[in-house]
Amino acid sequence: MAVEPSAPRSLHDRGTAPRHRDTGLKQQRAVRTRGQVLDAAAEAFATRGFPTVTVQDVAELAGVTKGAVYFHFANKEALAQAVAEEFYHLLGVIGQEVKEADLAPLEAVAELLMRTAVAFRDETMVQAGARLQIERSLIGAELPMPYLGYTQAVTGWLGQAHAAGQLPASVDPEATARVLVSAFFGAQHMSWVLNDRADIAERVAEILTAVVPAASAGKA
Ligand code: LUB
Repeated sequence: MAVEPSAPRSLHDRGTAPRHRDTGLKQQRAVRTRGQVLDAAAEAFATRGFPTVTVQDVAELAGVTKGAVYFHFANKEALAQAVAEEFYHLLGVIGQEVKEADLAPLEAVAELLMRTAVAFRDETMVQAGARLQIERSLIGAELPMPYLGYTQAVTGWLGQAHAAGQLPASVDPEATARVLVSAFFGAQHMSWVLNDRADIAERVAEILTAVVPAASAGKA
């Protein structure tokens, strides 16, 4: 009964090694089930939105019982929170990869936004997280604060470029970062509504060309 361990933070955090083989297999199964439920919740929230999805819908999509969903998540709000946290975890991985690529600062900004565009196009977890953020006032639970992480990361790189003379002196790095994040947000939403996200990479490339022409936007 009470053998299933507490669920790990995310799909990528699989917890500590088990002491007994039996416990290990149960833990592996629990982690797998939690991942299936989280993926199903992402699918449901991305396609139907928070208000109309039920825990029963998520259980059916995951191919598990409602009880199995409730073992890992207290309610629909907890599912939404976990999906939103996984969304920011995935965005954080993109940011970390761009940082580690050691690009010139304007190239890093372009790479960050282009990679993020591709994730919005291809990853259901990302699409779900973005939709939940739009619906945040309808969700009776705290979601992570949106937009600020990207604004801060982009401000950092634009500040470096500005200090190195790679941007006109009149450019305000923080204001330009807000413009880029706002434009990205608008473009991903428009691309979703108008084209089911098929053109999101092109739309984000044209934002980069317009706002930071000194970056090699969309060349990647
Ligand atoms: C990103 C969204 C959508 C910004 O919170 C966030 O950072 C974001 C939330 O809906 O886009 C990506 C520049």
